[in-house]
Amino acid sequence: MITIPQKDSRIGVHVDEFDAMTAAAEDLTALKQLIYTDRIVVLRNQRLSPAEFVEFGRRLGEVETYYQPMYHHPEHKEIFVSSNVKEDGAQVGVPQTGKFWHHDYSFMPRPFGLTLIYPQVVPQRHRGTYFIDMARAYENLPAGLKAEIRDSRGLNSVRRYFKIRPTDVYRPISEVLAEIESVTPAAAHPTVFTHPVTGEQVLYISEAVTYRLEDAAGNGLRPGLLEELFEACGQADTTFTHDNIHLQTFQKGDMLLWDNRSLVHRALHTVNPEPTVSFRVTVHDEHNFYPGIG
Ligand code: 7UC
Ligand code: FE
Repeated sequence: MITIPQKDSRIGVHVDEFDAMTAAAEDLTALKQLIYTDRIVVLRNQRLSPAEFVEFGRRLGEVETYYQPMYHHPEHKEIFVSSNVKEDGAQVGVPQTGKFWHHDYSFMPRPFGLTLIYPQVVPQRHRGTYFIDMARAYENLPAGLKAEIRDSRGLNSVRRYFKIRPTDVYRPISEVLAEIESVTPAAAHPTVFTHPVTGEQVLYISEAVTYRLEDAAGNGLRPGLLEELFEACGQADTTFTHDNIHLQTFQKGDMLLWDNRSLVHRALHTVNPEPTVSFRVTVHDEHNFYPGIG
């Protein structure tokens, strides 16, 4: 495993000569450590079949299958497919996913620590994913804001970006909304938690799903506070020039692995999208997502 830091970038490392299929247990441990400390690891020159990609995920921990079948790879349900390329005229997976700041699965009661993305069809021009390190964002918050969110929790719901499914056509919208609330009721998570590996304090909010902050007794925190936090950390910046925002690019053969505890991410999509396909496998590592989670 050869580690090459990325130039002019606080987060993200490239790794060469990592064979995902034959890596020894200590290599996998070292790889995970690198994900926690450097946030994003790009494994270069990978050639894995879909089955091998899933197998690699299993070697890193407990693979989580996305709760909605419309995202599943037709042969491997553990793979979440983001694609705008039809296969034999049929849609596979879901197009235009993740076009908003989010963590994966923060609207669920037990999110996972690791996200693996393996791009299959790579756009020529606009390529990459935006990231914000929310541990660094927390560290740089004004003391006043830190004090206001101490011992609070955030409520997180998928309802805002839930995608209408082909099977939802002709269903009353109220019925679809009621189903979202019953299948994925809002998940409460601490607004700030301690990263179980690095020990850092992480601000755990995202523009896509966090809609309310409340104190331990369930009283809402002051109006405008959540918006101020999004502003401070960079998630409200529509120009993507905020100092916290990192654009991670990749090329064919790269596999991206990132820390889904400390990072929020957002897909770079354009108005006239180029053909793009990527496979995703998500993994619970051996640590609780945050201390004390059920
Ligand atoms: O279609 C999408 O962008 C999926 C998103 C609502 N959830 C991804 C996740 O794992 O949280
Ligand atoms: Fe995502």
